[in-house]
Amino acid sequence: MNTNQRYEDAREQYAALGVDTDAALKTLSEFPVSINCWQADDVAGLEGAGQITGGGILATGNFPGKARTAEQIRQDFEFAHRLIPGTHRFNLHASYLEHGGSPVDRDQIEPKHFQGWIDWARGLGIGLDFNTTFFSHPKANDGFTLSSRDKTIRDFWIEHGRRCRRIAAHMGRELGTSCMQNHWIPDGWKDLPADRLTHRELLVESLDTMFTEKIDPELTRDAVESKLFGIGSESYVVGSHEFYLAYALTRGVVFCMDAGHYHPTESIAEKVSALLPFLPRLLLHVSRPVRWDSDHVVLFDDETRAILREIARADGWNRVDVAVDFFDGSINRISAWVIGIRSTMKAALYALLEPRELIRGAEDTGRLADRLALQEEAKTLPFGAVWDRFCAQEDAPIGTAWLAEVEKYEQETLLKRN
Ligand code: RNT
Ligand code: ZN
Repeated sequence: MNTNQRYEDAREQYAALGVDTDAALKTLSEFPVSINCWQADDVAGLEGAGQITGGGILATGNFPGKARTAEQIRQDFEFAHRLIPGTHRFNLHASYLEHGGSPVDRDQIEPKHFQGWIDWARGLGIGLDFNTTFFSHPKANDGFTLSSRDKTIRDFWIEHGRRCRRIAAHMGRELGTSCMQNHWIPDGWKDLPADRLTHRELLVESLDTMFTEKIDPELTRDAVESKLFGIGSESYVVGSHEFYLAYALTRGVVFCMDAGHYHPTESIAEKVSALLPFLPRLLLHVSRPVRWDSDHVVLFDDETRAILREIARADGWNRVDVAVDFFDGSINRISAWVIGIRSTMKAALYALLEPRELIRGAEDTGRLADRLALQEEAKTLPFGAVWDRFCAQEDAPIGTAWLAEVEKYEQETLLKRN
């Protein structure tokens, strides 16, 4: 049976349970994932360091052919993007500036250092998102940035944040789509602190100063990302869940939850509906925690499905922004991108195809066994046929067809680098 026949068959089966597969495919085609630039090069950035330092995160692996220049990152992304159905966004970090050979410190960066990215994004017809970079820098070496007890350190990073906000606004203006700017800082202690409060008070003060300039949300929005612990900050992280949630609620910024930043059995999926009544907007870093690492390649697994299901059930596609945050240098980095984003898209489609009305109807009428049965039934519906249809419709490879393309790219491009 070809893709069309399989789809027609699946459409009937879903329709019997009240699901409109055509409508689901349309919603999916308008759902952008913000794709992290840092999967291209193990979070190394373009400042010349060649690798990530500090920050409580760790990139491992030495698969050959890592991108080392902006051109190579762009080349790799363009290639990966063709293998991923849908139109997505590109998520840059401040450390990916193009300084043209004369290094520029983080408190000196300007929109012009990102013009190359902006022009490229315009050519591809995609939007850009942005991130302040508070790691891989001598002034972050003792583990504290915006919450440092040293005022000169804080001021340096506040200036970085201010400049990044202007850069993000510039990106939003140039590309005609609001740039989501995420702020994550690594600040914390490896071992038991004597004073948890002072750093948090300092962080509030620094953030308030950084956010003084009011910027049109149609150009850029600010998000703050929480974390439970990092590598080397196991005992205390200043920007915890409660800290940033309270900050976002009182300051009107976006709250960002990373799937890998909670206790091992704690799910961010459940938190979506708890926060939507209070926050106009949420940013999610879809990721996959494995033991102490929070950033393995995203899979079509229970947790990713649960996260996307909560967005679908809340019909929150315009209020919940989805970015992926993973980095793996031990496998082909382009395959890592493709697997991670295809999996996220699959989870979104799976969520859109849930027989929601029927399941809700069962709940409303107190038929609770039916509610359970329908949720179980949904799991064996011909999801794959609808997914393949989506890939075909979006001119992306179906099934495993993309593997051979990556292998060719690996031989012809990646292995020839260096
Ligand atoms: C770190 C945070 C953060 C980073 C990126 C590179 O734990 O998740 O989002 O992964 O900024
Ligand atoms: Zn993250």
